[in-house]
Amino acid sequence: MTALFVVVGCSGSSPSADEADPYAAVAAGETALDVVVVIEQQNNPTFDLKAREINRTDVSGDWDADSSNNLDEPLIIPPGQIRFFLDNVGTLAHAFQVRDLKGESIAKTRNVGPLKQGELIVNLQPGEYDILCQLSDHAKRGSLRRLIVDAAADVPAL
Ligand SMILES: [Cu+2]
Repeated sequence: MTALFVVVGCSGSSPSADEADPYAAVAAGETALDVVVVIEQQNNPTFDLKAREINRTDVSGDWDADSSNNLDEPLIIPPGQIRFFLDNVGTLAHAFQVRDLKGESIAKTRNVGPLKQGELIVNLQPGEYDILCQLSDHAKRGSLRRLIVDAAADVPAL
């Protein structure tokens, strides 16, 4: 019998400290970051998925408490090498995925446990995407948001 343990983290480097730095430099030889988005994932009181910070700027006030309209309240960021830093403040494991609007996965993480952090680094070209938690029915319950990648996005430089 084989036991399989899922490690917190995801593609490429994953934070090792309890309080990882969303703005930590990428390893030598890796593509430099253009955008850092700190994503807060929760399941209480709702399964919301929202950005808390973009390039060191607090955007937590940009979102309402209603997670059922997240497709109408897109996250808008410029294209390039994007780090989605995941902060799971909930009581359940969550994960994170970027999909095109046909539902095809572009990149995704493994599970990030409650009160743990993870990241997904992905290079995104201009277009429309969805970001979501792909675990169980979490996206249906609110962990889904439209992502618009647009060179004209009003985001401070990293
Ligand atoms: Cu989830």
